[in-house]
Amino acid sequence: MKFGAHDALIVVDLQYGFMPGGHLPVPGGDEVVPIVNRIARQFENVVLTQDWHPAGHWSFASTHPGRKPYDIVPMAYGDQVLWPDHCVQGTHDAEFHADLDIPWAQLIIRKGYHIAVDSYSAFHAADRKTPTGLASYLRERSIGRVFVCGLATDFCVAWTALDGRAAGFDVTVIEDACRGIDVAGSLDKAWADMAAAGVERHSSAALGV
Ligand code: VGL
Ligand code: ZN
Repeated sequence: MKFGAHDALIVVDLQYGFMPGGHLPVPGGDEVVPIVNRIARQFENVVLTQDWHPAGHWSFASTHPGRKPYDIVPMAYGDQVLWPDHCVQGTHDAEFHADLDIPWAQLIIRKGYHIAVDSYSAFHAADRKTPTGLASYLRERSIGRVFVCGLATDFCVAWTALDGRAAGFDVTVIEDACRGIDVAGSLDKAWADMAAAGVERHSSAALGV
């Protein structure tokens, strides 16, 4: 497949926090860095996302006395998985992996900076209302197809893909360039939700990248 001016690659959260040794490690998370570097070379338009929480963020289990990571609690906007403290603004955990090598990336979307609302998706906070501005940015640049890769498949990648579809973009997840967390069946559910929404799922080999 050829990629051009109307295509964008969205690289989700390739930060130390999601790598082995990070505060919210995704198994095999570091394996996708060289794969994403290779794929990105085919895209002139690349957007990076960066999970970017203030200390004391409400998605952190440590903020809720008596709770532990991976508990699920109701919040005003729906059920929230509680996480270990991760990707706190300005910390090493929040930095991009040093081997990520896409200097021509054009935009970095930071998300999760509202203290009381999580934001898995690059398009909207978890309240499904507060936009990041990404949909308008892509539309203004006449981008119609987005390709999503990164971490984690079942949270930030899936929510980004689903919101991208809801915003009217053609969306493909490049599956070998993602890794999942899998909390309480979240990985199977994410793939099922994405399929039902019309998100395409391909390997980089099938896309010829
Ligand atoms: C993510 C959980 C919490 C992700 C971010 O990048 O998938 N998951 N914050
Ligand atoms: Zn987070």
